[in-house]
Amino acid sequence: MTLPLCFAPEVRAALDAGRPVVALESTIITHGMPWPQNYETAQAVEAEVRAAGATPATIAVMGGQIHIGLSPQELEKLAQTPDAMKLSRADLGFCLATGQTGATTVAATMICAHLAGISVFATGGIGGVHRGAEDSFDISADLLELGQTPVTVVAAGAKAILDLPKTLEVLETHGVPVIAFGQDELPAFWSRRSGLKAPLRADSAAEIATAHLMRARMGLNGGQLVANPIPAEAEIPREEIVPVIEAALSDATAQGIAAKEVTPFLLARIYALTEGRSLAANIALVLNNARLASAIAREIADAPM
Ligand code: PSU
Ligand code: MN
Repeated sequence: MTLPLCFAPEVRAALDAGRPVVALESTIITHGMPWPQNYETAQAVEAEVRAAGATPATIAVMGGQIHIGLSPQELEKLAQTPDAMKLSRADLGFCLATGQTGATTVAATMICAHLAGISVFATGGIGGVHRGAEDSFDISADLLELGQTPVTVVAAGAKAILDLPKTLEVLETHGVPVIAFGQDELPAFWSRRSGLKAPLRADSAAEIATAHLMRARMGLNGGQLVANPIPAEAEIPREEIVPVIEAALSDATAQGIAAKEVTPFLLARIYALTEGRSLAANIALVLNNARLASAIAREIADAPM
C-alpha cells in the first residue's frame, strides 16, 4: 500500500529540485479564525512564504488523501468547512479511512510534513499544558509530537491561555529544544513577554537550521520549537491580555468545555472580548512566523550535504 499523499504540483516540483518548502497547518483555518479572515489569512501566509523565497504547503486531509499543498479552490472550500475534523496524531488514520475532511493541528501537520519530506513548518501557537491540567490531564498532543517527529516548528511561543511553566517542563522532559528568536524571554503568542526565560536563544535563521541538521546527523528523534515574538507594533501587552484570558477561562469552566473544544472555544471568546484585536495580532504573528520559517528552510536547502 502506498502512502495516501497528494502533492500540489508546485510543492512536488520544489521538493524534487531541493528548493525550500514550508509546511502550514489547517486547524488554524477551520478552528482558529472566523470566515472570511481565515481564508484571507491562509492566502496571505502562503504569499508571505513565496515572497520570502520558499514554497508554501498547506496541509489538510480530503477525500482519503493527505494533501500537501492546496489549490486556491481547495483552500477556500476548507475555509468554509467549519465542521471539519480537528486532526491530531490519534485521528489521522481514521479520517483518511472514512474519507472525511480534516484539518491538521500542529501534531498532525508535523507527521504529514515529515512523510512528505518537509522539515520546516510555520504556525501561530502550539498547544500545551492547559491550566488545571493536574485535574483535567489536558496536555496537547503537540508537545509529544515535538518529542518524536523531526520537524522544526516556528510558533509565537505558547498562548497564555496555557500553563506556560508546565508546558516548558513537559517539552524539556521530551527533549524538545525551545529556542526563543532574538530575545532571552519566551514570547507568549499575543505578547512578546511571558516573564519566563526561554531555555535557548538564537539570533539567526542559520543557527536554527544548523541545529536542525546537527540533530538529524546524530539520529535524534523529535523536532525543535522556535518561539518567535510577535512584532512589537502588533502585540497586545501582557497586562491587557491576561484579564481577558482569565475571563475566557472562567467562561470555559462555567460552560463545561473540555477536550478538543477547549482551544477553539478560548480563541473565539478572546476574539469577542477584545473586539477582534486578538485576531489582528494573530494574523500579524502568523505572517511573521512564515517569514522566519522560510528563512530557516532556505538555510537548510542551501546547506552542504
Ligand atoms: N494556534 C492558533 N490557532 C489555532 C491553533 C494554534 O493561533 O487554532 C491550533 C493548532 O492547530 C494547535 C491546536 O495544534 O490549536 C492545539 O489544540 P489542542 O490544545 O486541542 O491540542
Ligand atoms: Mn487538549
